[in-house]
Amino acid sequence: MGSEITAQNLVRIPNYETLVKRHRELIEKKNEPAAQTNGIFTRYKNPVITAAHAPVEWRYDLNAATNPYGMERIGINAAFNAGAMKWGDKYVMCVRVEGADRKSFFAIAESPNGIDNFEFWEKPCVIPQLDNPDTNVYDMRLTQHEDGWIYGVFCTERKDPDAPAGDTSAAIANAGIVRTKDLINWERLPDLISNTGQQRNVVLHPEFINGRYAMYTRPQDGFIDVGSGGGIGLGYINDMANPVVEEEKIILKKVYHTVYELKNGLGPAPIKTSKGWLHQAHGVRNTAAGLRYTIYLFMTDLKDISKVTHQPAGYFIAPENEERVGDVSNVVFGNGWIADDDGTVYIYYASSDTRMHVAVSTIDKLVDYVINTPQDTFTSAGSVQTIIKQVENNKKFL
Ligand code: M1P
Repeated sequence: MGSEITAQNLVRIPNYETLVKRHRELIEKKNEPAAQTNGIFTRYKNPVITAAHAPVEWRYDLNAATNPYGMERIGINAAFNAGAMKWGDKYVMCVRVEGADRKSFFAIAESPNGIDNFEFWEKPCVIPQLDNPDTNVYDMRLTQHEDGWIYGVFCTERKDPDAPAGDTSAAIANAGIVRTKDLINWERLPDLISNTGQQRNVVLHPEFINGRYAMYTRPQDGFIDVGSGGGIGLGYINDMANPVVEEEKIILKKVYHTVYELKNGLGPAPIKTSKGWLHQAHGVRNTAAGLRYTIYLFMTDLKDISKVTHQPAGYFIAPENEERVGDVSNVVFGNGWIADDDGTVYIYYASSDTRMHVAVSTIDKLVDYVINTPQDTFTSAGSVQTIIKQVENNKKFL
């Protein structure tokens, strides 16, 4: 019988081979481009990471003596909001894995080609704890900094100590910071120290700016509502071992009646191009059916990273088809992308707080998109004029 391990006289759960076979079939499933839509990027058909990608050994006690029914002992609920980077010749994501117990943790998944065959490393990441332990951690942004470290900046969430008795939901969000050289051993640095009540979507810029670390922030008044603190901020840190951001300047505000009306937040660390720093962010608007999260792009000046030079109107990626449905529906969220040496850009995005997808483009296409897509006029009449201008320009080609 396949499930017997005679050498040690141990017996494996009877369904082990079936579980492993199904798991391998999922991981090794070839991914293919979906039909081309807008010429800017190509979505791939299958999600690249899902809860079902979690290794069998994470979820099952394989010992038939202690798990006679071969039951799943540790449920995994979702795998989403992943940071990403190239690691040697591999494409890796630092995935937010969420257990059935609602706790998120980080785990590295690796692919040989960036579009399929993503497989988790043997064990999840062990994030060292501070004196005030994290209750929940999520949404790590990876930055390969020119100081030689790989930094992971993530959201650390703890119960609000000032919450009224009986309020078991109030929480405080801040940016936790780790660094590593091997994606296995993580050194914990102090949490971000800023003048703002709470922080989420904090991202480290990959280069020194005037000898200092530059940190993109998203100050917020409350845990969910950004309130008056809305917008993508930028501040500077002298020493990552004492990460104090004294002043935050909002470089991209939330704006009435846009896709980032309610709040926004930076996605992954920006990509340096010859025309400027290419940024990805998420924007949130309210609807009768709840919040809608989309992804948009913008560009900042190479010399002055606080200066937004280009921002196409509207969203870059919005949830469609199956992407619309999940634990938090109508959401796409991106905090990882990889610019490969040949100019290909792998855009990893999560849908509905449930699973990860990839869309593929190139630096040239994304730069063209950001620079040459009409900017927002912020009014319906302006949108009409933008279309009329294009129609008029097109006449000579008809
Ligand atoms: O549920 C959607 C997203 O909500 C939060 O993002 P933000 O702070 O910008 O609203 C985060 O919890 C994020 O993880 C989540 O995907």
